[in-house]
Amino acid sequence: MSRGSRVLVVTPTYDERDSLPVTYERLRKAVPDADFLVVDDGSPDGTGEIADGWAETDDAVHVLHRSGKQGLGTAYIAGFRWALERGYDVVVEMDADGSHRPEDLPRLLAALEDPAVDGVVGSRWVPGGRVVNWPVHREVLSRGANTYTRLAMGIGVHDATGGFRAYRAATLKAIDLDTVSSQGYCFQVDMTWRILRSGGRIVEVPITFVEREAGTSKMSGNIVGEALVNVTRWGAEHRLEQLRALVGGRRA
Ligand SMILES: Nc1nc2c(ncn2[C@@H]2O[C@H](COP(=O)(O)OP(=O)(O)O)[C@@H](O)[C@H]2O)c(=O)[nH]1
Ligand SMILES: [Mg+2]
Repeated sequence: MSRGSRVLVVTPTYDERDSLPVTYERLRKAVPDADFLVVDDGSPDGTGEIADGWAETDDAVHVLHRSGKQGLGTAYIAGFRWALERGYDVVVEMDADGSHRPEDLPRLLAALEDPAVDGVVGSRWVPGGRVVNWPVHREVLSRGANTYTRLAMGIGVHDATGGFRAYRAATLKAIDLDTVSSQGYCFQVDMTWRILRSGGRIVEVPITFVEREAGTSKMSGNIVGEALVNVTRWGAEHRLEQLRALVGGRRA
């Protein structure tokens, strides 16, 4: 990311009325030049309308309203399209609940200043990364899922399920966003996989992930199941491709 780059922070929301205002204030302070897009799925608690109120007085704030809860993955895809249509240079993914500290964002953006880097993942599972107040079962699940993902898919990223990220617009343009259908954590793995497969370079920057203090998690068994099935499938497909190349190479 060079000086003068236009940065859009995309935050999907569903029932985050108690968390989003704090995140908004912190973000505007931490990265005053970045714009903020809230992608709200008709939150029954009025989160979308709260963001509309800010947009009236703050030109940096934009709100995309979608009808009903349609999942994190499609919310991000909608946000990415919105950003690309408007010529942003850098697109950030960030949760609304304070788990992704806006104060860590300048370090993610600094890592994108290296022209060889296509995407930056804020990582809990590299040296210097931490989680705060996370229940043990969530930590075990995340560490286990990431170890499994790394081994099954043969990738070097340690926090492929992490959702605090910065991408170059060009990186997103190189991906066929129409074909990304993953919803939960799997969406993050899916994006990682597509970038790496297209020859892109991802770097990890350590972050401190703080468990939400308000509102409730939208994680579900379905989301975990989706990730497990897809990661296993992608990994198996990849291994099969490697095997075919090896066998083909020997025959040639
Ligand atoms: N627009 C939209 N946002 C969602 C949806 N599901 C989760 N989110 C948002 O995605 C972010 C991460 O979700 P969260 O419940 O905190 O997941 P957790 O951190 O894994 O427990 C939060 O900002 C949520 O409000 C959805 O279906 N639609
Ligand atoms: Mg959360």
